[in-house]
Amino acid sequence: MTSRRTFLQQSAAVAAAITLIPRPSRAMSTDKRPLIVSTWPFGKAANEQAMKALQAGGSPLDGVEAGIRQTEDSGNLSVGLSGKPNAAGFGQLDACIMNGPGHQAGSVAGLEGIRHPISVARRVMERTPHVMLVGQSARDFALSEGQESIDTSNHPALSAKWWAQQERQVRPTDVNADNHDTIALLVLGADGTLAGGCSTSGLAGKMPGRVGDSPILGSGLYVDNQVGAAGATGIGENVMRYCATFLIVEFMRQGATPTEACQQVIDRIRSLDPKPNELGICFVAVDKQGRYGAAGTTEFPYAVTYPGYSEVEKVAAYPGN
Ligand code: SD4
Repeated sequence: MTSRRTFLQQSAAVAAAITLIPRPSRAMSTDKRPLIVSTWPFGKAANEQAMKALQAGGSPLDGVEAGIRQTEDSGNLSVGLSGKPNAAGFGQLDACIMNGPGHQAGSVAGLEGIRHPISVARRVMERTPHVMLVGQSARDFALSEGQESIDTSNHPALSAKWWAQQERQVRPTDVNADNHDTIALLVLGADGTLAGGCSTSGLAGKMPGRVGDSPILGSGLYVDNQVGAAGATGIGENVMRYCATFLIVEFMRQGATPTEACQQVIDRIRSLDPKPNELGICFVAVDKQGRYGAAGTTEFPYAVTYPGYSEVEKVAAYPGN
């Protein structure tokens, strides 16, 4: 039988242990819910569209889809059908979506001629037993779901002629506003649930059939409803070889802030990569407590929206040089 003395000793030990368990305090929370964070300055319009969807009663997932659809329709030169073509002169689109509750995900890659890849990714998640569909089969599925098909053969930016007319052949390894601008958009809902999405036409001038990081879970996007979410933009090859957004979320799980986690992943990649000064990668992250952050190997503007605030913020190239 447990003596009174042993019981008291055990109770004291339990009480001491409880006070040592780190708990998210109110002070750590920034109370910025719902919070929407996305890549690049054009993310601001996407964030605001996402906020409208939330204010209309939509879920974080609805916010993600609405926001990214806005970018896919915006004439952006690296998202949706207005994106610059691959080396053969036509567009192949990649997208994925993740919903924190239930850890659900859907993804499409190499999708041609469909207006809203993010919505196709959502339908893969919600209406098939699978996570990822590619190429013509992804297109067939999109059409069977009533997704809008657009003939882009006359689009000025989607022709071999346009490509040939470029003064300078854009090299897929260049990182600048001319050749890529993926949207990764993260939502922390007022109820504390998370969702995220990513959509891109990929690197301009990529090989036909090339798939980047954007539709790959854990690379272009990762959401863990217990911890946080992260999204990537930049040279996909340098993101997907490191499962970068998965790692960002894991660093947040270990206690890093979103900014620290993004920086730690850049540190990790730089320490492993044979070309640590040519990475061209940028990340955004949010955590469950409503904190957000970013880091990029180049200066990186990103968009942040929460009630009463919608701005483009910027981080300097990390690490500074
Ligand atoms: C890709 N990560 O296909 C995408 C391109 C991108 O900013 O993010 N551009 O590699």
